[in-house]
Amino acid sequence: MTAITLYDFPKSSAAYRVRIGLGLKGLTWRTVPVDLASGAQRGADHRARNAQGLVPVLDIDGQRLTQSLAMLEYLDDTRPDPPFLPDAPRARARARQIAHIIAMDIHPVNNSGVLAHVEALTGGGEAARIEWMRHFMPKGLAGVEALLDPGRGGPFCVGPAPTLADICLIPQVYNARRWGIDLAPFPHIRAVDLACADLPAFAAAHPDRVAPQDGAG
Ligand SMILES: N[C@@H](CCC(=O)N[C@@H](CS)C(=O)NCC(=O)O)C(=O)O
Repeated sequence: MTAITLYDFPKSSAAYRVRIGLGLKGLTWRTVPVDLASGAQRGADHRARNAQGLVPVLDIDGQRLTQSLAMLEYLDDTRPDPPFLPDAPRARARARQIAHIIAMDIHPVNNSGVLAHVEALTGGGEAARIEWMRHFMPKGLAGVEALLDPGRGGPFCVGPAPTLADICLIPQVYNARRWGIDLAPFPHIRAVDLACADLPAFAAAHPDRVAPQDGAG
């Protein structure tokens, strides 16, 4: 198999998901930084990789992938151990529900490009960004909290092993902290966050471990 390359920005929560996923599968990869803080994602080099001008981008097995959930599903399809989804259909559905709240409901409205546009439209500066984030993020996190059944049989989102749900949740929790979201109303999310922090793949993927950089994610 050829080398794996991740076009990455440490604080990008979508890229953070993929770093966790690669680590959980025990893979090694080369990182090519794309500096979102200076707008490198909009440059010709990166647009040639991803016409959307977004990170992450993953080169793997002789192909180029965009979209973090597609990357995670590809990893799971091609390298099934350990699995990113549990066997039982109900638990699989629950893991997907949580992942989708984050990746499809919370993240798209909290993306750095969206924030920049909110700021430009409102002229509200950093205060408008903060207000926007604090409006949308807790609503989504409340949806996740409600799905973290205390009887789920383990410290992770759907039981004894991390799944796609945890892979999506932990970067979102990181992002929530960055924006000063009060996590006190979400005790189950905080417990999952603690459990994941003990796992090497999650710890190694943390933005502070990857490289310090400015910019939204
Ligand atoms: N749905 C995409 C979202 C990718 C995305 O929005 N990436 C953000 C960082 S988390 C980005 O590159 N933002 C730069 C910009 O909007 O200019 C995925 O899951 O990969």
